[in-house]
Amino acid sequence: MRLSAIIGALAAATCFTAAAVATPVGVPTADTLVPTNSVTPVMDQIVGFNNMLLWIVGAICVFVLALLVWVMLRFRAKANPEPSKTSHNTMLEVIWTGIPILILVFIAVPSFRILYFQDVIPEADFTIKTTGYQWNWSYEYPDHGGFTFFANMVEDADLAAHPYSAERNLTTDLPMVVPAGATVRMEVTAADVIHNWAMPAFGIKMDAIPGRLNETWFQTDVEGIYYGQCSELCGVRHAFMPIEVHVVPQDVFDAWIAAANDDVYAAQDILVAHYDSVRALRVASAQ
Ligand SMILES: [Cu+2]
Repeated sequence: MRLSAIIGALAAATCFTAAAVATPVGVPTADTLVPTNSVTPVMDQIVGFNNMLLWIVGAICVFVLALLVWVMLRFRAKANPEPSKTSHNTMLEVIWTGIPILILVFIAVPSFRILYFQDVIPEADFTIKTTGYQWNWSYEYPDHGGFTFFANMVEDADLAAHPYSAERNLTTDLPMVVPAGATVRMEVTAADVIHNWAMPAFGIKMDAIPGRLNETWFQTDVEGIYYGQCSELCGVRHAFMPIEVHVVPQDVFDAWIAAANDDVYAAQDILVAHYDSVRALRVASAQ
């Protein structure tokens, strides 16, 4: 089996079990070749592109190393007491200019394809608008009653008491919630300085700029809790304005929306109940 296939299978297996128990799947992990678990078509393409580049870069490194070794042995002073006076070889120069150009064109084609795939928003089911502040994110649901709330990082002292998530410097008091399967259009902006709404598992890293409305999109079928961070140096608490997104079943999302329109803090109970039931299911299936 090819290495990338093994890595892909491992990643898929991790994704599946993680989603099945509704534990975080979007947490950075150590010792992997791929950047993160991928759960959207965009990130799938980015990971595939990354893997393809690894093979190309690897082949170039091996080729250059082999050339160096060959030159060191073939043209060493001991074997060549009379140095060659050779200079310029038109064919060779055309080749070592032409082949790198062809390699770059070969890389550029899928690269631009991914850029446009990210850039062109497909028919979206609904829109969420996020605004970056020093130092938290606000989320607005204009297609679901227009309620808005702020997501603040949960401090270390309060982590243990948080009902479903305890990822240091990543857990927020209120999460952004979306239903599995929906195509979501994200509007991204900022109110004070430049921030960046980054969600690695979704393949999103979008600048949040005051006075400008950027947009991006994602679509995922994999339920779970995903984490990201502000990725633009925005001030002293830049590292402490994380992003937490919950992908839940449609009925849980509908219940959360109904509750959040009244009181977004009370809507947390919907999520807690959902994760309790998932945990109970897991325990029952383990017995
Ligand atoms: Cu920021």
